[in-house]
Amino acid sequence: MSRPRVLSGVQPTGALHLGNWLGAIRNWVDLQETHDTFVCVVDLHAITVPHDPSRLAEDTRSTAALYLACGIDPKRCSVFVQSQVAAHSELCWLLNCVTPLNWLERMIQFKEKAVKQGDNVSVGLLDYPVLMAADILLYDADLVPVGEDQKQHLELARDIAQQRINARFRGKDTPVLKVPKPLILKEGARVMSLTDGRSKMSKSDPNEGSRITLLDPPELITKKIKRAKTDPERGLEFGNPDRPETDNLLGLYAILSGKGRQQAATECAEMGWGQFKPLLAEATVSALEPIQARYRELMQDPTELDQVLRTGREKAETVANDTLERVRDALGFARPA
Ligand code: AQP
Repeated sequence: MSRPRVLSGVQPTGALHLGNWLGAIRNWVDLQETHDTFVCVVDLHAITVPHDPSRLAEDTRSTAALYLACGIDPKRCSVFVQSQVAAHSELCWLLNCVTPLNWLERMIQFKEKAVKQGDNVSVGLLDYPVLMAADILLYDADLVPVGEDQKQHLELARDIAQQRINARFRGKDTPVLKVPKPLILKEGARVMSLTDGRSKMSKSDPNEGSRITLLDPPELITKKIKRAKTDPERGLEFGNPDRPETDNLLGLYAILSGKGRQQAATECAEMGWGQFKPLLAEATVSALEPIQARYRELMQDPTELDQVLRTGREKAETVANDTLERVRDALGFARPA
């Protein structure tokens, strides 16, 4: 029996951080063992907010290199760049024409990001979830790993596939599109900002001290952890709603030290911050060291990354073009002569 297919991606909107690794990429590395995995760098999504054209290509390659450095194995997983598979943009247009505007206007992420953009909100930002639906549906994905923040977008992709395509149009092999299911991720994957335990660690936070990027050198990691927000209490614990920073830092220590939550909680139950922070810094530096070493190797010699992205694109194109043709046929387009 064929393995269930999974599709996921990260935007090249800046340096990847611990949240992107622990909340997303680490799970893909596990999934590639048991699933047919496609992972892409979603550069078309990255331009839905103002972006710097002089950085886009470099950030795209750097993101792909980090996937590999974190353990994505191109022999088992197709790695590609979204904008290099033209079917993403084309299916997005076809889906746009059947998606009601008010479905998009009620998306929480749109409302949150739109506030930050003021008068400058692009149509692309509103359309972000339809492009995401195209990404998923093109690959006949069975499962999509989603965190809390992306659940609503996956629901939209399911509604578009089911109600707006499959219910209205007949394919040769009905239904036209596969309706994907969410893959709920394991606990402890949400990493919070170092400067505010109630907001998530994010690439676009203007305060660089709020996140540890996967490429931060050891001294910078130590400095950021030293400055991380804490509280006046002694002893670390999980699950106290009045101590979100403690919960986050202890959670990071549990994962990065490899000790797990129970052992970490016991070890740090009586600890002061002066003792804990160097421990967390050391665990973080050690966990990132092999990733950074592999990343440097990949960036020094571009041949390997080029080859991985070429092979990934070819495999992605084969699957995506097939789905696109099914949708074009179902919608009644003339076939090229
Ligand atoms: N703090 C986080 N904790 C756990 N998972 C996270 N992810 C992001 N931040 C955290 C997961 O990373 C994947 C890809 O994210 P993305 O780049 O597509 O967009 P995002 O979720 O909006 O990530 P950022 O860092 O906050 O980027 P910006 O600032 O550019 O919007 C997703 O699977 C996400 O859950």
